[in-house]
Amino acid sequence: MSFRKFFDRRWAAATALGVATTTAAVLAVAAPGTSAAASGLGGVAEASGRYVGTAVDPNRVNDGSYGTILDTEFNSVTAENAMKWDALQPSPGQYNWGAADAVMQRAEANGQLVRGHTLVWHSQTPQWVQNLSATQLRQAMVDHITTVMTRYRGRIAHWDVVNEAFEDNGSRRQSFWQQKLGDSYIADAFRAARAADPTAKLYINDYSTDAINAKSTAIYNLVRDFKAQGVPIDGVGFQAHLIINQVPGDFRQNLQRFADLGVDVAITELDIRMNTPADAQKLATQKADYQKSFAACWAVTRCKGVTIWGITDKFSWIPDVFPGQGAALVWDANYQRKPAYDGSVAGMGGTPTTTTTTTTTTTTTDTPPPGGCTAVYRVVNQWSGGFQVEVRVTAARARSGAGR
Ligand code: 9MR
Repeated sequence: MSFRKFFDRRWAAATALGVATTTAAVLAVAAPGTSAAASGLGGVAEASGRYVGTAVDPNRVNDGSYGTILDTEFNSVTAENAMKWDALQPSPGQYNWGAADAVMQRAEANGQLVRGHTLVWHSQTPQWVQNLSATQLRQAMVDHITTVMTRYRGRIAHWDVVNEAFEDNGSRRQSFWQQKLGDSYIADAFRAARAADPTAKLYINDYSTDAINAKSTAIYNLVRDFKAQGVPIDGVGFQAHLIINQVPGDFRQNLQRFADLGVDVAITELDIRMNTPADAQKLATQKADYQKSFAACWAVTRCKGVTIWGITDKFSWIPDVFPGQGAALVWDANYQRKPAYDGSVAGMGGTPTTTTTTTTTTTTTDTPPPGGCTAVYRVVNQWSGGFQVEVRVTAARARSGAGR
């Protein structure tokens, strides 16, 4: 979200409350090379027409600084779980839109791009779907894609249509989708998605595909074949659930070979884990690794952006799945920025944590009322080496006859 939007929303809120605000000066963090109107990681990305996103859990938005960081640091969001099949359609034809709508509405209020995640996946898909016959399953897949994408038509920029359909050796994952429907289900899903929302960019998404290897090559071949056959596909998502010191050296080259097929690419679920607890040396390595990952994307014209898979180390899937590992994100468990923040900015070609002052002035046509003014400020974001405050200067109300 641009800082301008951030400011405008607060301005609108103040006005709605009847506050006679005439001048507001705001101190914000902006990296050189970006417009003064942008803030946070998303602001840096905006300078090159890209995004930095996060995975959001709508149940966490009131925890500590979660909501503020979500609203001010990112210009894209992905629902971490709220748009998966088990969340949206837990029983046949019964849709629960609450959490997904909440993610959508907050993102729209912030002017953030939304990535939809995900329509067809072997995981987090209810048992009732898995129990269907082949004919019923194909129909259920098309119905689900159509219903979900129609609801959000024109509002979700990218959809992960099919997620994690391949094994590491490059063969098709033997999921219930594959076993019941055979190879054709992926193309069918993409065709249904295109029909449901022709404005959305349609992605295939997977993990351990960041390097050139058997799995990424299998997806490369699929995209090449889809292009040749006229099956609609627009992008490839590289999840990038990485480990410190193991960012693939050929990450950029791999992204580029996909782009050369004529599709967009994106890093869709970046996190870089370590053995916990973290220490200064591991955090420095992680910073360099975030820089490398962002730089790999920024070096490829068709790489649209990077989504970090969460905000804070307080809430991450990693310790549950990899006991003894974690600390993979950019804010620590106390919502303090980690060195990875500056690494991310540097990978985008910005200069980290430089503080600049932006002043926005609104002039009223009325004669300023007598009686001076008051100023209040509030720290809205803070980290080691910088902070962001909102300052509101309020003119005294005019005396009899002048003020309305
Ligand atoms: O972060 C998600 C976590 O909260 C869920 O419990 C988990 C269930 O499978 O899914 C996590 O997100 C995954 C994403 O949807 C697909 N790629 C791997 C992610 C991490 O497991």
